[in-house]
Amino acid sequence: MPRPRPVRTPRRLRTPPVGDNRRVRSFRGAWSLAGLAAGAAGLATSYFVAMAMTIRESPVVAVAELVIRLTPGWLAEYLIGLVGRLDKPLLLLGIFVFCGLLFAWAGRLARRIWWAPTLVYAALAAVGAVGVATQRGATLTDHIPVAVGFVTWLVTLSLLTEPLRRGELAAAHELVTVPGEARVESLDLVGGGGEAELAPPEHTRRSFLLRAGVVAAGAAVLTTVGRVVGRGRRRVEESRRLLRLPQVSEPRVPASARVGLDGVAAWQTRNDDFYLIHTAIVVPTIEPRDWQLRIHGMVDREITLTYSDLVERRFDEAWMTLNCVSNEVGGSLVGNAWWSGVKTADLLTLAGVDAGADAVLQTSEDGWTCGTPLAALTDERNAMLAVAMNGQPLPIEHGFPVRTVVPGLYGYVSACKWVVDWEVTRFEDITAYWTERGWGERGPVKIASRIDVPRSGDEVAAGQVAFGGVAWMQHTGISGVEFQVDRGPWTRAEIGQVETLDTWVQWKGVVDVEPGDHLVQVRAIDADGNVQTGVDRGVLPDGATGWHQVDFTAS
Ligand SMILES: Nc1nc2c(c(=O)[nH]1)N[C@H]1C(S)=C(S)[C@@H](COP(=O)(O)O)O[C@H]1N2
Ligand SMILES: [Mo]
Repeated sequence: MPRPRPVRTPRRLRTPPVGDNRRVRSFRGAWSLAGLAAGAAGLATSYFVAMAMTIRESPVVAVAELVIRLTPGWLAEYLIGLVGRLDKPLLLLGIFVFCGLLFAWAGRLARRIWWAPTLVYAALAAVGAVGVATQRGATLTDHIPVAVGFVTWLVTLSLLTEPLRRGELAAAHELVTVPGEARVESLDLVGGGGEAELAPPEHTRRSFLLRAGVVAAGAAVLTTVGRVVGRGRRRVEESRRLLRLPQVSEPRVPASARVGLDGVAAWQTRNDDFYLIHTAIVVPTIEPRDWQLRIHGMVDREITLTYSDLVERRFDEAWMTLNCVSNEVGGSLVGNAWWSGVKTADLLTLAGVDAGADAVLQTSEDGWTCGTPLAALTDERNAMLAVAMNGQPLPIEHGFPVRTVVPGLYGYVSACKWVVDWEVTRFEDITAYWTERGWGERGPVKIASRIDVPRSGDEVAAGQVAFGGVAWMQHTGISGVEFQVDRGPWTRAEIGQVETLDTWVQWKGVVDVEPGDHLVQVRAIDADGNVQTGVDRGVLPDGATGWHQVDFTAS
């Protein structure tokens, strides 16, 4: 009887030692299957999280929309001519097939190089992230589904391939050892790092099939639940689309508001470009017919207002600039829109406010609160419960179906989105979300101005250089803007003419500039003649101050 050769346990199985073993071959399909199942699981969790977070689209749909945007018009037309209205379903199908192939490939890669699938997943996640980031009005939290999908891919793939590795090692071991001679106690799992018992192939096979089954079933369940969960948002989007608000008119930008300098922020901020700030990770989705506002506290009559009560009242419409207290000097957390809704003063008169009250504690559907000075909600200004923004029903992210807007106050004390409760009260008896965190109680806006042209680091032609930007001091109004190059004399800018005190103004001016590096600064003057201070202060606790400055080079 020939002596068997001594055998060393392979630490890393680059290729299975014997190719024609049936068991080893049967594993190959299993690796692809593991890749497919893990891939499907990641798509399912990302879809579920997107739906649960009421994000508009799942990452796959975001990528599909990206593909559509990137497709040249002539090609898109040709393809649509070919497949007609099946274009979008076919595109999604194509993306799924492409992903399926990649997933299967990733599974097979894992067999030889355990970390290689990570690269495949990272590349796919990067494409997903680009798709999400290029969606209109995308925010940072919209990327959470992509991240969850990526982690799911990694975890499920290692979960599914673990029994396969064990099985292959066992099979390989069986081929190269003779029972009873060199007994192998344990093997290092490739990439697993841990110790594993050599299990009989039937066992690892069963364990693999069980895990794959659980993963596939889990993916199916998550997808189904995601569809059900996402229905809420789809329905609200649908209700929003079908909503007709006869009192709402289209915004018409007064021609005099524009100074006509390219690069200066548009006087009207489009809804998709309007900055977004909220603490809610899951954006409330409220059907108009389910919406109610309860007005109570220090009032003569408690009122509960429904959406139809609200839209039957007389509407008020106005241009209003809204800004965030967290906006740094020169920052972009500010926008100007045409708002339509009902005056808050009318509603508070209806309820009858007690003489001792000085605040309204507003609460949104997601529990966020702000304390608003009662005076700002009842005086002559255009504080309103808004139902439309720029002639459209409020976008869901901007507070659909109803939010508050108050000219002259920062958003954190006034602009409650998804508002459902008003308690008329006194400041001394309440705290609110941001005041509990050290921000100022009343939140009046501060005068501010910004340079949009040139941008920091720009190179411009020396000689007559154009400067421009925006300035705001809501409910007081802006009477002038001045800018200064290299701390020289202040130059009076031309400002756009607006009919209200509640919006920003555009400004522009031209100054002769020598070749070289320069610094431009801006300051505004309000309608009362107050000049914006050059003292630099941070945003906490009640808004930044200081002059915006921009470096540029003339050549
Ligand atoms: N429900 C709710 N409303 C909210 C907030 C919030 O976190 N939750 N943030 C406020 C802040 S700080 C600002 S600046 C404005 C921003 O409104 P926008 O997102 O429509 O631009 O909303 C205000 N209303
Ligand atoms: Mo804010």
